[in-house]
Amino acid sequence: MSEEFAYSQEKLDEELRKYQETFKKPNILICGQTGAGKSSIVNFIFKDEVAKVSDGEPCTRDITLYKNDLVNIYDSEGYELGREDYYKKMLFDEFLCKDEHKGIDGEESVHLVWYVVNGASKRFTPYDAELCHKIRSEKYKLCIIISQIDNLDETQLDEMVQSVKRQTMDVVGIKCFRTSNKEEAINARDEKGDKYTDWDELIEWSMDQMPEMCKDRFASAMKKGLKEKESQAKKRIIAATAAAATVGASPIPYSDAVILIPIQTGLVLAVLNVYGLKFAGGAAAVAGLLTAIGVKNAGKAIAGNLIKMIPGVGSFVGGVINAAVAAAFTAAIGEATSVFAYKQCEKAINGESDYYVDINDFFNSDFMNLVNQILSSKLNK
Ligand SMILES: Nc1nc2c(ncn2[C@@H]2O[C@H](COP(=O)(O)OP(=O)(O)O)[C@@H](O)[C@H]2O)c(=O)[nH]1
Ligand SMILES: [Mg+2]
Repeated sequence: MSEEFAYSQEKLDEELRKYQETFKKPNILICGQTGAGKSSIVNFIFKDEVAKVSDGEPCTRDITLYKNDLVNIYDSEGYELGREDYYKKMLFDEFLCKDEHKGIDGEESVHLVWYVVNGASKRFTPYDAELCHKIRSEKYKLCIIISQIDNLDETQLDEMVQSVKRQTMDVVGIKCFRTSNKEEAINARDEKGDKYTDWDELIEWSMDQMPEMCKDRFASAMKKGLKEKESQAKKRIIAATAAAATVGASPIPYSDAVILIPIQTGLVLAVLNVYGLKFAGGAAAVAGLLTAIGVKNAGKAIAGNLIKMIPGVGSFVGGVINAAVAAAFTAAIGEATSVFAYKQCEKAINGESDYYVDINDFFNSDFMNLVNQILSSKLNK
């Protein structure tokens, strides 16, 4: 990096600190009897194997914490018949009623409870309903998941759903979703053409319940949820665009566009992370590449061609970056990153690739072309 294009390390650190605030770890409690399919649900939704899938053997005792670097799962094995009181005491007195699990911003705050009932049991008991009432009355976000619905015929499934609804209709804000990890059940449709399984709905609802500061990491942790990842990326783009506009409020010469690098680096990191993409080199590598390609290429483009394309630009004179250009340039980098990350993530979901990107390849000429294309369309609006 030449002196001329040196970004401020201090500003970059500040951006990364701000970014960390949006990247808190989500904590989910998943309740359900051994064999209900809890681990299978967790492993269906999340990328890295978080919970071990038992093979009919119990592998959890009371509450077990499974964690990776993106999400914490508290796994509670549910009640055994005859030991309902023990379970209730354990779940509430020893866990949910404790201060460290309440609220939203503690390390151990429980952000969401998934209450799993095995569809194969064909029963949602009054005791299940009582526990659900109590979980909600302790102010936790809660949904009921009817799992393994491939074990039910249509009538049985309908009865099960109705039974859950009937017993929980007075519980405010509770939802019920149906799941199965069997391909046939996931792809099956009823005569109206609706799916039987609610995986997408479960993911969407869960994302909505998460506090804002946990949404990025929740999106990142998910195997699926491309839509959720994309919409989180959009939020980061909007925030960075606003920050860049503030920087550009006192116009700067294009050669000083490097002043935007910390913001743009924070943005690129956030977007790659939201899609769950890993890369080597960290912030310094991204900042270095953005400096090289961003300032030199886009800076020139802004100073040269683009200016000519903007008609009647009182706001943009002689290669100066003002608020509008700083914002558009930053948004273009964020949007291009999101487009490329989306494609990579889609390939990874389909097993055609993995979640790793070589950022030297990532910021290639196609990327810069897309940035310039987005940039000129924004500035020519
Ligand atoms: N048919 C069917 N079996 C499932 C489904 N989900 C899990 N299983 C099986 O049920 C058993 C228990 O699943 P697991 O996820 O370990 O349950 P956990 O004890 O609640 O964590 C395992 O043998 C799974 O393969 C499903 O959707 N359909
Ligand atoms: Mg398990």
